[in-house]
Amino acid sequence: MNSVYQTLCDLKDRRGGGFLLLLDPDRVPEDRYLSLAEAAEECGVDALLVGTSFTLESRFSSAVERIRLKTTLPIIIFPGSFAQITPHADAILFSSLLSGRNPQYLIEEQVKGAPLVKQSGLEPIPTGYLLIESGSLTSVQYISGSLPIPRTKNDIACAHALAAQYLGMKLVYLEAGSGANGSVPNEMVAAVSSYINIPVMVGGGLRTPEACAEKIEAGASFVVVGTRFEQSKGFSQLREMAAATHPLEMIDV
Ligand code: 1GP
Repeated sequence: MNSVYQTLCDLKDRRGGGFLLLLDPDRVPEDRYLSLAEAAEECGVDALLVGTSFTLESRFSSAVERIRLKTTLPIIIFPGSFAQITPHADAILFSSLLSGRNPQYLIEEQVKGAPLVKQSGLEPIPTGYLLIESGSLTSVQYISGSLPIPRTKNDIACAHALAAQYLGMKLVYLEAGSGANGSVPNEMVAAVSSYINIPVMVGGGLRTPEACAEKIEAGASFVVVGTRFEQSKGFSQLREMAAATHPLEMIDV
């Protein structure tokens, strides 16, 4: 069986880009995240990310277990801390916050989490996680106590991304932060994507199909959207955003 990582890469090749829906059990009522999980595959979502940067959910594991019952899509943990490791998912973005200089998120959480990942049988996807300035203070900046990379400094973003690649990571995540005012600039996505040869994932502040399409056009392999779907009823926007992320399948829309 293909790994989750390989499945995502194959999907990207086939559809032109991958669309990941982020479910945050801390912030979203249970009926909403479960109905999103149930509708996701039919709407064109390629995989689910589940996690949060600020854990209030004491029963994260059972939330993931309930999501599992609603979908056969890959479920990937997007952890805010080692406490969000559960065997009910398929994989985990085993991330290091490389743009920061806080040892807790560079290596300490990873040391605590690694044995739990092994025990749980989760597939670790080594990910270089880079925070990009978004115009306002985001939860992930505040919680991690780390400075984001300035949004006009493509050279700094590229150097961090290349370091991730040379450290053997399989993915670079350019993160503006959940609910960010401004998403990662297209110019930065283009600069980083052309500078490294591992896939780039972009998230934070993406609210329209056009915004998703622009990131893919700039060279991103995957986009992540969460906040946009936390409140809204219905799924038509979800379908449209997933479709815009799949340029090789536009003909089917
Ligand atoms: C957050 O990148 C993700 O970590 C998604 O961001 O909630 O703004 O879509 P949004």
